[in-house]
Amino acid sequence: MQTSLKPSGAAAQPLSGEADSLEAGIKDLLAEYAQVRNIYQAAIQVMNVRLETLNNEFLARHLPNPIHSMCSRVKSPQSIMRKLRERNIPISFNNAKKSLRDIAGVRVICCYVDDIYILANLLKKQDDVQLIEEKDYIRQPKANGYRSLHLVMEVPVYLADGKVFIPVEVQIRTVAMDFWASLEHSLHYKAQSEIPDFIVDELKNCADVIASTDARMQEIFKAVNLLRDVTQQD
Ligand code: 0O2
Repeated sequence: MQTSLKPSGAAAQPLSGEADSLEAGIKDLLAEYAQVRNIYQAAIQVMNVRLETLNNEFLARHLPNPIHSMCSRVKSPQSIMRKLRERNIPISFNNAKKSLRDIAGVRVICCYVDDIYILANLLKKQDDVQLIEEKDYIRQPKANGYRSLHLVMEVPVYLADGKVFIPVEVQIRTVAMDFWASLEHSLHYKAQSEIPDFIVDELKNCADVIASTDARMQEIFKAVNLLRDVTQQD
């Protein structure tokens, strides 16, 4: 006799009314996320243009440009739900908009540490952009060695109903800090369980080596600029 793992009979199937309302619920949620994504994607575009304009201005003035590369993302629905659940906030896109400041995220990778603060200060000076949160994990690194400057800035977005201010989390760090953060993140993901203390310590040591290399590269950059200026004067 063949056995089946599938539940048999009508009792296991949702009633057609239930199935319809489930489908309608999912459709509503998808439509709501499409709206959220549209607004936050628009905010990312505003921030990207601001950053690219600043970077291009350095290029136009024949100065070393502060931005090495940039990437951005709108937080996925799964990630939004996970964060709300972790904070015991009832899951809805309305609650997400009210309580999460990183639905829109832009990561800016700079060559040198000084570039991070030059860019951050230029952004902060823009009078239609409002800084609502700043976490300086470079001057005060996290205990695990994570380094990055995080700014949450509200940018204006024009919708059919008028102007709204949307928060964008801007993470600014050097190529070296980003190398560490990317690998540390993927190691946690790969481990799928608590990482033992000796590995945590080793990662922290690597972060410290990277920070001191960043500081040395900054000094080399300054020395090369000085040499160039002296040569140009001769
Ligand atoms: P994802 O998928 O990167 O977006 P908040 O974002 O303010 O609601 P939190 O955690 O207090 O919550 O903010 P914080 O400290 O500013 O960190 C936010 C983001 O920074 C994280 O996003 C990571 O991208 C990054 N980050 C923070 N700490 C670490 C770290 O120790 N290692 C690495 N690799 N990245 C870090 P999410 O929400 O965790 O995820």
